[in-house]
Amino acid sequence: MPKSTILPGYWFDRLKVNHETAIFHQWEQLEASGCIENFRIAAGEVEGFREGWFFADSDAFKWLDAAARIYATNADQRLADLMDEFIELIGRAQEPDGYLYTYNQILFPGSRWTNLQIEHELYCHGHLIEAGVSHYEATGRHDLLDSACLAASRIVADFRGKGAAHTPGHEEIEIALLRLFEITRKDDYLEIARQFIEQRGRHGSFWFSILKQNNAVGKREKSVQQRKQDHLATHPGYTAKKIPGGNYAKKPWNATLRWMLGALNGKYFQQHTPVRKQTVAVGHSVRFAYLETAIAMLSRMGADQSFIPTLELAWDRMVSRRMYVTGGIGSLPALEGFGNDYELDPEIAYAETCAALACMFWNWEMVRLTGEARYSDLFEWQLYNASGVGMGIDGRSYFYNNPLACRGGVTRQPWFAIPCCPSNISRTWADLRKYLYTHDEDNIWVHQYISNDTEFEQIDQFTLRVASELPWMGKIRIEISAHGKQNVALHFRIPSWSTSSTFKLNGKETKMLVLETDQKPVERTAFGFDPRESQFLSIQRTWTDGDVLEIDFQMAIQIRHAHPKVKGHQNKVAITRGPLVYCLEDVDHSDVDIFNAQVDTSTLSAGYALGLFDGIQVITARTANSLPLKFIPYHLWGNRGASKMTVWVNERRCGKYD
Ligand code: FUB
Ligand code: ZN
Repeated sequence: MPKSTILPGYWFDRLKVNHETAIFHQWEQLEASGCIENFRIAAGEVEGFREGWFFADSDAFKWLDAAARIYATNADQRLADLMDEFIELIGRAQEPDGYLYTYNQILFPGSRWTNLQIEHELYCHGHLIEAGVSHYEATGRHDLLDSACLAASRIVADFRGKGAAHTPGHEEIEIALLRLFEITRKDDYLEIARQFIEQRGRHGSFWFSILKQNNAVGKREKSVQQRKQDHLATHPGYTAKKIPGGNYAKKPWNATLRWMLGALNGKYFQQHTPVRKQTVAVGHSVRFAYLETAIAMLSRMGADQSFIPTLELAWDRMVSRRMYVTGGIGSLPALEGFGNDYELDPEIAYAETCAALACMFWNWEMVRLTGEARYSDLFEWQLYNASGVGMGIDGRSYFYNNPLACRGGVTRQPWFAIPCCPSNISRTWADLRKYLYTHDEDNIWVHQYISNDTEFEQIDQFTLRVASELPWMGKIRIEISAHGKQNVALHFRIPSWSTSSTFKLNGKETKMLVLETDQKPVERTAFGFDPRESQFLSIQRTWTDGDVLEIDFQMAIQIRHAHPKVKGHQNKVAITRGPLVYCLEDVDHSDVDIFNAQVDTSTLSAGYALGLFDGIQVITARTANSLPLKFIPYHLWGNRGASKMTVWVNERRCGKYD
C-alpha cells in the first residue's frame, strides 16, 4: 500500500472539518440519543432503558471505525481518550463467548441469531469487527482487535456449515470478515464469508420465512414498547433520551407496497437468486452495494475470478440504467433502493448517502480486481457529488437521502433516528489517501487527483508530490523524486469529464501512450455521464530526480441530457463541470422560479463566487428573459437553511443555437 499524505487543497479542508468537528459532533449525538448508554446498561453498570433501533449498536461501532481511521493520520488525544473509553466499555459489555448485541442482551437475554433477515445481529457484529481492524491498522494495538476476533470466532462457531436460512438480511458481515482475514490470514474468516455469500439467494419459500420473521420482530418490538411504558411508570426520574426524527423523503403512493413485495420476493435483501446470477442491481441499494463489494473482495482474496463477469455486468447495467447523474443510487423511499430501469425521478430520488459510499467501496474493489479506470472515475464522481453532498460544510449537519430536486422538506439534520450515514462518510473520508494509487514494482496507476505526497515502498526511493487544483480547475502539478529506481511507468486516469488533456514534462508537451483498451461499444447511460469513457494514458521512461509533470484536464461546462427512456426530462438539462454536478438553489434566486426558468444555455459561464462559500467556482447564466442565474455545486446545497433546489433545469436555446 503506498504511503500517502493529503496536502493542502480542497480535500485537505474537508478532512479538517471531519477530524476537528464531525467526529466529535457524532460522538455527542451518540451519547445524547442513548446509543452509548446501551452498552453501559448491557455491561450491568447503569440501570436504564435501552433506546433506539435494534441495530443502534452499529452506529456506535461505525463511529469507532471512523475515529480509528481519523486517528491514523491525526493522533488527537481527545479522540484517543474517547476511543479508549468506548473500547473498554465494549470489552465489559461483550459476552465472554464473543457475542455483543445490546438489543438481545438487555431486552431478550439468551436470545441469539433470531430473525436474521430483519434484526441485524450479523450487521452489527460486522461493524464491530471493522472497527477492530481499523483500530489495529491505526494503532497496532490488539485490544479492540481481540474483541473483533472473539466476535468473529463466535460467528464461525455458530454458523459454520449452515445453509441459506442462516445468511444475514443486511450485508456487511462479509466485508468485515474479509477485512479481518486480510490482517489475520485466518482461513476460518475467509471461509465463513464465502459461505454467507455463496448461500445467499438459495432459501426456498423465502417469502414464508420473511412473513414469520416480520411477525416475530413485530411482537418483540411491541413488547419493548410496553416495557418502556412500564419503565417510565416505575422510574419517574428517568429522562427518555433525545431521539431525533426520521428523514423526510417525497414518497410515491406505491412505495410501501413495492417495499413489501421486494421483501417477499427477496429482491430487497438480494435473496432472490444465488449471487452468481445477480446481474441486475435490485433491492435496498446499501445492501446491494455491500454485497457486490464483498463479492469483489472474495474474488480477489480467494483468487476466484469466476465472479468477475457477473460483477461487471451488474455494475454496467446499474451505471447505464439505474444511476442518477450525481452517481446516486436508489430511486425509491421505503425500500431505500432501486426502481426499474430508467426509473429515475429527480424529486423522489432516495440516493442514500450510505449507498453512494457503498458503491465507492465496490468501485475500489473493482479497481483492485480489474485495474480498469472506469471504476476510479465513478469513485471520483460519487466522492464529490452523491456522497460529498451528505455532510454539510460545518461537519455538524447531514443529508440521509439526496434528491436531485427539492420543493421543501429535505433539510440538513444534526442527527437522525437511523444515523447510519454520518459516520459512514467520516470513515470513508478519513481513508481517502488509500484510494489515490495502485502500484507494483514497475508501475504506478494514478486513480485520483487530490493533492498529496506519496512514497511507493515497492519502488525504491520513488515519490510523487501532487498539487491539484481540482475540483475548481483541471491543473495538476506532479514533482517526481527518483533517488533509487528510475525506470517506472506512470499510468494516468483520464477523467471521463475531461474534454481534452495536455501533459507537459519539464515544460515541454509530451506525447502520451494510449494503452489498448478494449472499449466495447456501450449502451448510452441514463444521463450522459459515463465513467466507462475514462481510460489510462501512460508515460514509460527513466525518470530524473526533480522531473515535473504538468497536466491540464480541460473542464468545459457540460450540458447533460437524459436518455429518452427516462420520463419527465424532455427539454431538461443538467450542468456539470469537471467532477462536479451543479444545481440551482432558490436562496440565490429571489426573483426566479428555479423549477420553471428557461435557461439560455448559450450564456453559461464559469467563474469564482464572491461571498457565497470560500473560493468556489459557480456557473452563471441567464434565463431566456435575461434574468441572472447562479449554479452552485450540488454538494453544497442545503448549507444555508431550508431551501428548494433543482439539478435539472429547462433548456432554452437562444442566440447562436437558433
Ligand atoms: O439497516 C441499516 C441501515 O439503516 C441501512 O443500511 C440504511 O439504509 C438504513 O436503513
Ligand atoms: Zn445511511
